[in-house]
Amino acid sequence: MMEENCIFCKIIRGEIPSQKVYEDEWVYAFRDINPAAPTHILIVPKEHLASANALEEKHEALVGHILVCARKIAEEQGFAEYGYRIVNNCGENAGQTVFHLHFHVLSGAKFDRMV
Ligand code: DGP
Repeated sequence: MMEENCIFCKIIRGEIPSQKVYEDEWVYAFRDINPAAPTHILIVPKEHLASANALEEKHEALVGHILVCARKIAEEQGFAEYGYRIVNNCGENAGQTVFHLHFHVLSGAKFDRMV
């Protein structure tokens, strides 16, 4: 299911332009408009899920697929060996601003420890 007014649903539908880096049946990946690192890619499921709080058991394969996509993108884009950070912000207090589930893939910088 898609949401009419969701920014990321519009990007997936091609109604808002984006710099695509990967696409398959389940996911769409594109460059973040406001990068927080030299490489900053967003991986989003094509199904509209507002956040990690919307995940159910039926989404287990999808979430696993997203992580495998992150690894494939890192290899294709040449930063797998350098290293990368995968981040999901769930909810406003965690910094989520777009309420369509997404995973940030960040690379090209040496990140401070977060946790
Ligand atoms: P978060 O704060 O975790 O919800 O991350 C949302 C990210 O989405 C933020 O880093 C900026 C990015 N973003 C928001 N609108 C657009 C857009 O229209 N195009 C692209 N490429 N990225 C966007």
